[in-house]
Amino acid sequence: MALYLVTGGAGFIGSHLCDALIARGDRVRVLDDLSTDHLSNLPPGIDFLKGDIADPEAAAKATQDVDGCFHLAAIASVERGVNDWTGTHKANLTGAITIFDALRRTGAPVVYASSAAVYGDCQTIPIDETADRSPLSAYGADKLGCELHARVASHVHGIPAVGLRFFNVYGPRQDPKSPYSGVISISGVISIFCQRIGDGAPIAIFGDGGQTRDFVHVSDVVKALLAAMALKPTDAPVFNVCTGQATSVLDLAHLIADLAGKPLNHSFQPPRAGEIRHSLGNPARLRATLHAADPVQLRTGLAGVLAWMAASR
Ligand code: NAD
Ligand code: UD2
Repeated sequence: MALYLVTGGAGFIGSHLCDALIARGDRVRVLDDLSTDHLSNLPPGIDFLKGDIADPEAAAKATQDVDGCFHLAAIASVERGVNDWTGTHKANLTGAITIFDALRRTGAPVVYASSAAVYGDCQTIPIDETADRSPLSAYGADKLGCELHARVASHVHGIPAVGLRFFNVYGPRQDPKSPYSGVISISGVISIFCQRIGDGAPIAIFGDGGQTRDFVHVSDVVKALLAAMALKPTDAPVFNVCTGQATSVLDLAHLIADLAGKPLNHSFQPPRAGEIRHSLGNPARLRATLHAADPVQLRTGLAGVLAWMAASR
């Protein structure tokens, strides 16, 4: 039975990964500061450590005796990086380096979360992993920093490292709370739209709604994470985790309204700062090496999110 550390394990993606690791019989330790307040996401049987990934003592304790580390903890928000540049940097880059540094004592491999945000507003779509990386946000810049430091971890310190550039991940448990709800809340557009449209409430579309995203279901992300851990490479590779399907924000809103059987009540608001126009990944490298199966179709995945929200109301 292997022991895996999942940083950010109480979060949206991390909790689904913990479920999958427990289900296949592995032991799981989670390091999370609970800044997004989701301890209830965790399945029973986890060794839970409350702490900050940027704290070397917490990182040393959490990495002790592990066979591998999934590093997912971060302040996963482009907007938060705009408003709290240095605070998000501490979690998103200093935190990652602190975890990599702690892993030097163990030699255990790391699979870490990068993001499509490293590409910035890429002119060639679909984007493959060799495209220019020109982040437009502090969040994307810190994720690019993680990739550079993962190369150092691999080449200088011999830590096998794989980076996964998640595109827009969605699924059950993604928090639809507003940023004004008290705790830090990281919401993706799908969770916000599903909740508000399901409640019959109006939605805001930032910009003209013609911006496109590659929405990938969390179950496909978990498959990629598990496969990446098995690689143990020496050259710190990175992979897009995406579907290769583009959906505009406006089409997404209509699709959700249609699936929910509700009228669409929307207004157009000014575009967000640091907004990317088109984000579409090329999944060829992912399919060739990590996860060949067809991804969950957006319609099917959205129906699952709506059903989960209805059950949690
Ligand atoms: P999430 O906010 O649900 O989970 C992140 C977890 O990290 C939370 O439980 C939070 O409490 C914890 N955390 C934050 N700062 C911490 C710190 N300093 N110390 C310890 N724990 C801390 O986010 P998610 O959507 O599950 O994202 C997981 C990872 O995937 C992140 O690295 C994120 O940047 C990346 N990512 C997510 C998406 C997406 O669409 N959700 C896309 C690209 C990349
Ligand atoms: C970025 C990253 C993604 C991930 C995520 C973490 C890119 C392309 N993607 O996602 O990989 O790291 O950050 O948070 O960099 N929108 C509305 N109305 C709303 C909410 C959102 O119109 O109420 C729009 C928003 O302007 C954007 C799209 O929906 O165009 C998706 O927004 P998001 O916050 O879900 O994610 P995004 O693309 O910033």
